[in-house]
Amino acid sequence: MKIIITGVTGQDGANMAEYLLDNYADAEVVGVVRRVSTPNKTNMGAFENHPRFTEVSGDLTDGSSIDRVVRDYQPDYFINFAANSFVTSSWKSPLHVWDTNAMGTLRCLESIRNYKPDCKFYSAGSSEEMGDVDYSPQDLKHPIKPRSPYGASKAACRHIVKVYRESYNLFAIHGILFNHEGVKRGEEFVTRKITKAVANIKMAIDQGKEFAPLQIGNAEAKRDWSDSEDFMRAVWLMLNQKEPKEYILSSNETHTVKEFVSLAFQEAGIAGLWSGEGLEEKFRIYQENKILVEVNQEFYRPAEVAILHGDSTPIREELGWKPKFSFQDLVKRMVNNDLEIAKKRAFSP
Ligand code: F7E
Repeated sequence: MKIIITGVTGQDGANMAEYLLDNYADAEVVGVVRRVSTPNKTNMGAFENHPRFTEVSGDLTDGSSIDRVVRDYQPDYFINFAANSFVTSSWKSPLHVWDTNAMGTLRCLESIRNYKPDCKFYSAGSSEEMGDVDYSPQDLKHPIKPRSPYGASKAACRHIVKVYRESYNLFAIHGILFNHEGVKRGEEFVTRKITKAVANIKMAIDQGKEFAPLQIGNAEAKRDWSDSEDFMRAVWLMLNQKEPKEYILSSNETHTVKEFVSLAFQEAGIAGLWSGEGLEEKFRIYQENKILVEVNQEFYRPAEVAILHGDSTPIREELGWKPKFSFQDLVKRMVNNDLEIAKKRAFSP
């Protein structure tokens, strides 16, 4: 069973590689890594040297490299987790985002169609495709109304995957993933940004040191957050159905960024209180005037998705998927992981 995973240095790619290598003795994972001068392979630590893992060089913006990988390895599965996935940066480099996400997906489909048409293909869809939502919770019937170049690029993937599935009879699916996080999450995303800051502030308080408040953008935004590890099991279930059916993956709960902040500090043993409104909103240590978090215009987006709240009932009922981690578990795992990292750093010589 040969599985190509693009984006294997990222959160989802690494979690998927780990899941497959740990649970399937016949899984041979080929991880596609983009050549950059200083590659960040931190997330690959657990499997980089695994005997059933092979690292190959490839880039979604270079179709010839994807052709080569598919031709040479003849995969049974191709899981495309490579993407420019940070929504904010999609306004700063929209062409690069479009080329990587939308054109990149088309390049993968072309390579599969030409060199291994019986390979099952997974495209990582996003709740950002829903954009300024019409109703909650969102299901697969929800209209596509993206609010960012990133969301539009993922919507394009959804269309082209459907076209290739229907035109060439490929097993190609575009699952819609709501927000999913974890200890491998990049530090630019709000969850990791918060848990890392909480850990650093906790260390500073414990050592009697001063600290700078965490600066965030729209604290009222609502997101449906899950654990990436739970989603990888679901992606694999989706890929192993008889027919190529698409599903939504979500926790079916929605929480504000403010709730994430409060819970993360609480997990680190710091009780806080929100006060003020809009840009004046602040999170202070309870009964003290010490500011932990401030709202800063710099982190607002040109257009925001106010609320995401998914309905993943169909995959739960039809494929028996059930997440292991709750929202509270997710926050706890992320905070504790960042506290460990902060402690190691503080006590290393
Ligand atoms: O923002 C708000 C921000 O950057 C979440 C990606 O995996 O999920 C992710 O996209 C919310 C937004 O994730 C800050 O405005 C407030 O409302 O963590 P995020 P995202 O944009 O939801 C979807 C499903 C994907 O597909 C994407 O690839 O938090 N927010 N203050 C902030 N966000 C950031 N990053 N930083 C802040 O300081």
